[in-house]
Amino acid sequence: MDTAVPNDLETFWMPFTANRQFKTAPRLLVSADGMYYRSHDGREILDGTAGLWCCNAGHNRRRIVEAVQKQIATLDYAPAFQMGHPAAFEVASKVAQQLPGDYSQVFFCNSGSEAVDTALKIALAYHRVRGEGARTRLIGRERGYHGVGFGGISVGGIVTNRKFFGPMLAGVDHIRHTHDIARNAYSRGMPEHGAELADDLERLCVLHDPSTIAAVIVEPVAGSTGVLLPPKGYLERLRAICDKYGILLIFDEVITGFGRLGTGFAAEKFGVKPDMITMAKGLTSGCVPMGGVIVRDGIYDTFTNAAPENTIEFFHGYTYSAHPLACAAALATLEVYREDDLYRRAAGLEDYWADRLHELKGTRHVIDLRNMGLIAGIELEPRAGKPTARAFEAFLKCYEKGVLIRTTGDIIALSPPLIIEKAEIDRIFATIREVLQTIE
Ligand code: PXG
Ligand code: PLP
Repeated sequence: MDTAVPNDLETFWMPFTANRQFKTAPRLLVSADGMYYRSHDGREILDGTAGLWCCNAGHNRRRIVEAVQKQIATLDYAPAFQMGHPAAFEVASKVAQQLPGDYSQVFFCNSGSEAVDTALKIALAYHRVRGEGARTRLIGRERGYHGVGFGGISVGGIVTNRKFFGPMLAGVDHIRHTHDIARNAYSRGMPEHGAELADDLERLCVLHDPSTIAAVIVEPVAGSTGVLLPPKGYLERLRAICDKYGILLIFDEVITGFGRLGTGFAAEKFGVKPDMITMAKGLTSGCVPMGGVIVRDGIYDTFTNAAPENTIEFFHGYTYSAHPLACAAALATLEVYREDDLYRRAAGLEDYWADRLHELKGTRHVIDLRNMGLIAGIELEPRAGKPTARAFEAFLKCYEKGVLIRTTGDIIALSPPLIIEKAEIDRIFATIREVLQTIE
């Protein structure tokens, strides 16, 4: 059944959207279930992106819906400062249990951007509390995406942010990114070449003196800048350099958390232990905004041991930190992940997913294919003089054919809900192939 398009499309300034294009031909989603959205023009749309990399349990899961309904009818809101409610503590424990030991506290916020700002602030304050207040520098990576707060865009490595939003945080520097099609094209899983790029951190340690560096933040697998995979040995090397100089290592797992790579977190998949992990998205399967930072043993104690009694140990928090609805959603989501064994399910589908993806080799416009867990990147040759145009057209055409994909620059990024069936995987790649063959 068709649903009317609102008369006024102009007043809502849409985020990260080509507003003018959208408003000439709106794409409205009106309901969702499992692997599918329903569009305002009455079509079923196969969700190849889990919304925006977040609906890992699939859409409108009964158990999660009912938990949130029950929560709002019981406790709508509870102050987050100097007060608490039971579910907040339960979510923290359950999240910490998702990791193999060593992680003992969780700080909550409402999004990945806030999680990143929180982690950066914990890093700075941690060193200060330990008497190493000179460690004020933050190191990110070229092509890193860490959300849209000033902290996140500062450590992020996105040129458009640097162009539009001024000098941002002072004292930030960046290591090189690891994307190297010349050496690593068509990698299945981790690329062979590039572990030595981690040594770029040594360069910055020489340049700035390591005693001025508080933390390094990277995405273990970069999602939104085009599915950039860590070369074999790279993350281990970053960890070793951070250890050598007393620098905190932060993994931004906003995308890689909660089963996306076939494990709870990428830290487990790669066997590398960061000092902090940022999360959001899959924590509630996208249904209520929630984010957080998981910290390694010792960080919280450093704060609590240093502060005088009855005083606030860490001067930070959000009105909606550990919001009751978010906590209810998170608890139910974690139950669904466990009961449906969704992380293992994702791991079990990884080979099938990779096989279907790599069958696209040789398809018109395709210059690279890469994958890990239930993530795939399809890099297209940009149209001469019109970067992003080809991928955007592919996105529009796929949507017409009932498949939701996501594009970033000229890269198609796929990240379906972890409940996807093989036939649906086939359909996503068949649709993309067909579309690439028809567009210029
Ligand atoms: N860190 C990482 C690694 C992310 O991927 C954020 C932080 C920010 O999270 P919030 O919740 O503030 O958006 C992200 C978010 C895309 C896409 O299509 C990616 C994100 C968000 C929206 C779209 O690539 N990543
Ligand atoms: N701006 C004003 C004027 C506020 O009073 C507050 C919170 O009390 C904020 C911003 C921060 O809002 P939030 O805690 O939702 O991030």
